[in-house]
Amino acid sequence: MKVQYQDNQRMGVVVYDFNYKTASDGDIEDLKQLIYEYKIVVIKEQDLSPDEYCDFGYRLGEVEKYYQPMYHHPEREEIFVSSNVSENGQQVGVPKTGKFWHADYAFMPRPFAFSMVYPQILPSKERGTYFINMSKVYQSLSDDLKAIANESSCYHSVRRFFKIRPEDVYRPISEILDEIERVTPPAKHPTTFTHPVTGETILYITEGFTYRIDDSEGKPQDINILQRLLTHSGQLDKSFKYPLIEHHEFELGDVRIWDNRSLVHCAHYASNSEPAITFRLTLHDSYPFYQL
Ligand code: 7UC
Ligand code: FE
Repeated sequence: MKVQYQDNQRMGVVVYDFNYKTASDGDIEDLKQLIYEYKIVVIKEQDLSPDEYCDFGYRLGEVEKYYQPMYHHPEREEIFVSSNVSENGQQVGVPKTGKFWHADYAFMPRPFAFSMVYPQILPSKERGTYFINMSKVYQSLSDDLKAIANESSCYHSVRRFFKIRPEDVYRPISEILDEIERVTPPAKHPTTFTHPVTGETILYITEGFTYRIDDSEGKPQDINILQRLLTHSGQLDKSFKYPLIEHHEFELGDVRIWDNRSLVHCAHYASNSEPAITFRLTLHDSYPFYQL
């Protein structure tokens, strides 16, 4: 494999001449280290069937399927399908997923180490994702905000972005809300944690999922503290001009893998509703998600 480093201040490296079938265990280890260090790795010129894509995922880590079958690829349930294309009225996957700042599975007890996306159909423009490196955000905080973050925990819930399923039509909304709380009760995570590989401190909050901050005794804190931290992170900037926000574009053939501990992301969709389909895989590595 050939690694192209960026000469600007942006995150990520680009990898050419990579084939998961012929890659040695050492190559796979190198690839993972690149993800931890540079946060985003784009592997170019990939041409993979759903089975091959999954096999690639299994070489990198423990692939976990999404908890809701509505998102599953018909042949491989591990693949989460984001799609606005319905063929003969048959919708596969879910349209416009992840269009809000979040980290994948932050609302679950064990979020993913890596997220991997492989676009299948791309719109002609506005094709990409916004990312923020939350360890950079932590570094930029004032000492008093750092202290507050270090001594607190946050609650995360999917409730605001749970997608109504076709079978939910005509159900009372209260029943659906109760189901969300039962199936995905809020997850509590430390507001900051140490990355198990790089040792960086990460501010682990997202606009989409985080809704409560508690002090070290478990007493709810003023919600303005959470708002201040989110403002500092750039996640409340609707213009996406905040300095730590990076827009990363996709090309067909790219497999993009990112460090889902360090980054929050927000999907970007074309306003003209051109067809778009992306296959996602989510993986655990051999480390605990965070060390306390
Ligand atoms: O439909 C979606 O935007 C999916 C979202 C609620 N969860 C993505 C994840 O993996 O956390
Ligand atoms: Fe996502």
